[in-house]
Amino acid sequence: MYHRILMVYPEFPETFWSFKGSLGFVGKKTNFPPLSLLTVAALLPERYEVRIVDMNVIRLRSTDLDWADMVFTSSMLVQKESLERVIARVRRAGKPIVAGGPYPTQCWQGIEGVDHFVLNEAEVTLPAFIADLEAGHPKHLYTSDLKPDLSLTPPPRYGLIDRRPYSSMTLQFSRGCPNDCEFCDIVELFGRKPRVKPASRFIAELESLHSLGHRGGIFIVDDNFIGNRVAVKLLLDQVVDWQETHGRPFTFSTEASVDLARDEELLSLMVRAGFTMTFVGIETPVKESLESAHKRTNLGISLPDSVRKIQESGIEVTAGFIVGFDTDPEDIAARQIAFIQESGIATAMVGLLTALPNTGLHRRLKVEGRLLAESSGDNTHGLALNFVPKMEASKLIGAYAEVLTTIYDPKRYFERCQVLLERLPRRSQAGDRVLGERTALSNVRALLHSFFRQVLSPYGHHYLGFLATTLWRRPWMLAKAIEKAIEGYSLIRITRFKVEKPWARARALGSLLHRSILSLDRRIGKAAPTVLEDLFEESRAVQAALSTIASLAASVPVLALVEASIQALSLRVAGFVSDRSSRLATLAARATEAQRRDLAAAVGRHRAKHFEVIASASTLAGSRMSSLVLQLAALETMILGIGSFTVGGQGRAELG
Ligand code: B12
Ligand code: SF4
Repeated sequence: MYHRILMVYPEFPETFWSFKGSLGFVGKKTNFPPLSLLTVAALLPERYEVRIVDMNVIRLRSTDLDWADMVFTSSMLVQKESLERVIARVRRAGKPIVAGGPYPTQCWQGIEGVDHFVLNEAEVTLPAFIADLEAGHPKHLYTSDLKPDLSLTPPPRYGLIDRRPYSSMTLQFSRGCPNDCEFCDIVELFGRKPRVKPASRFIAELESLHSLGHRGGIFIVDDNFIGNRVAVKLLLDQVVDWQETHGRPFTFSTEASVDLARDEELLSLMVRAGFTMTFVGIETPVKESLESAHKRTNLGISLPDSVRKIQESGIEVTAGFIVGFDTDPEDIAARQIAFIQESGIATAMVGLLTALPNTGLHRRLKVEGRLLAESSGDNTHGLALNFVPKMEASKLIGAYAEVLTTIYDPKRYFERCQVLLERLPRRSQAGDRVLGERTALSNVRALLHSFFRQVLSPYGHHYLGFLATTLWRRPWMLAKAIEKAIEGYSLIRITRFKVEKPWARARALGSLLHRSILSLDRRIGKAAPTVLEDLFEESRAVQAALSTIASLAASVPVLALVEASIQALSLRVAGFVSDRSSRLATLAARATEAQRRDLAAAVGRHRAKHFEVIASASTLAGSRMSSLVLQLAALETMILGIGSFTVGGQGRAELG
């Protein structure tokens, strides 16, 4: 029998969302615990013993695996690589493995090594799996379209984790969203009718966190907290009372559509209940793009005024933005930057449009033949496109990199923080704590950490200027200022290392490749002006293909495409060379001694140039890059082959 269940939550890569750089300032390792596994644990019959290993805070040890009879994992797409490593380890340990959560639900056919997929919502599929397991014939796949009533969901088992490494706890009130944005998979995963928990159950979960000793931040993980406004207002009435009677121990943050600004009653209830931050999907200031993405909540309202209204009520607005819609104009970067700066959205999560599996966008791009690959799940800073955009790929990625590097330029970042602090009202709860921590001691510790790291950084003067202005103009906002400075440390750092530097190297590689192509073109043109027209024509094709590569290589991200093009090109060149080899070999053999010397010199120069390209490529490190380097080397050899035959051809022209 399987009574000991080890639940493993794979590691997140470092992304804009992980705030890995700054959580350490407040003594934390990650932002939230895995609510999925805490909920699945609560759904298991009591006779099962459960342990949770969240790899974002602790290592998965062999002793954990030895203890377990079976391993459960939960993951989203962005945890794919870590999940693969977990699966391999569990298999080596000889234990059966079960996978669930959004990534397996959307992509289970592509995941190898899993014994049982228990997909969709566990409230429906887990009981069926447990029944079969206990009867001795568990199936490989459990799936269901049913969208269960959330009153079936038991309170998460928070007691299974050590809360200390987390900056916030999480709670869920609703699943599903009434909107249907083309790029979003929420409707596919959880349906269009928001399902809510009974308010009394939500309050019981607050009680449970409170009695476990939690104080501070709670992130309500709903996709759109205000999806069912009637129910949410009834809930908030109770949360306001609960907070008053318990001395306001919690602050809340959540995700909501920006039309929240239209409902003053709701906004005021949220503030009174203790909401200090909401993430909203602005996506883009371009009306045509909002229309084409079916982002109806953002149409027919003034986005800047809505953001301002939420901020002025006392709730910080963080927001998601997307670059890459078909209708995005050429000046999309400038428009996004202007919007973000003017609206004081300090934490702006800007992503490249990504076609997630099972979304309207994915289906449309597939029909249009524009889908290139499955998404890695990470649409921020990955610089990767998984579809063919309407704008030229390198231009689009360039625009995206420009938005990020501009808004996370320290000066710009602190300017936005200042706008935010000016807008938050004086008696705002958002202003009195740092990342959910309220004690004076934790605030001082956070300030000291951030001070030592940031004052001596290249942007120390901006940092000091920001703190000094806050102390001068809005001293009551000092804690908020420290919080934003700390978050800035992470956002500025990740932009520098994951966007600015790779983008600069990619551009350098692109221009080197381009120069190399031009030189190749000149040499081919010089070598065969009148003879071997077919070779000349083929060279043009080679050149065109190389130009494509150069423009693609201008974005590291489209490496998959670059590799594919290089492979295709290598095959073409190889075919060409073998096709004419005997004829060309005869011609080369008839070249004069002087021509041979010229050839050797030309080949030497050519080789040096290619080595330059390759050296630059290898500085871009990473395994995919090294395979690209190898392919470039192979390609180089073939191009040298063409070079020698070409000079051979010139020899024949002179002889002939
Ligand atoms: C909280 C959250 C986060 C947190 C994660 C922290 C954490 N430790 O959980 C934060 C804010 C960090 C985050 C970030 C991101 N997130 Co997120 N996130 C969510 C959110 C809003 C809630 C997740 C949650 O806790 N739900 C509550 C639990 C109870 O529900 P659940 O996870 O679905 O679990 C149920 C079932 O899935 C199932 N189940 C789940 N696991 C298992 C396991 C087993 C064994 C079984 C049997 C069943 C089972 O049973 C549960 C009960 O029914 C979801 C949206 C959503 N509604 O789920 C998006 C979501 C999971 N995130 C998503 C994405 C894309 C991201 C980002 C990659 C965004 C980005 N643009 O870069 C980042 C990446 C993170 C990083 N650091 O790199 C996508 C995932 C898409 C996909 N197919 O993988 C979602 C679905 C939202 C969306 N559509 O955009 N996210
Ligand atoms: S409003 Fe948000 S959660 Fe709802 S469909 Fe649009 S992007 Fe998805």
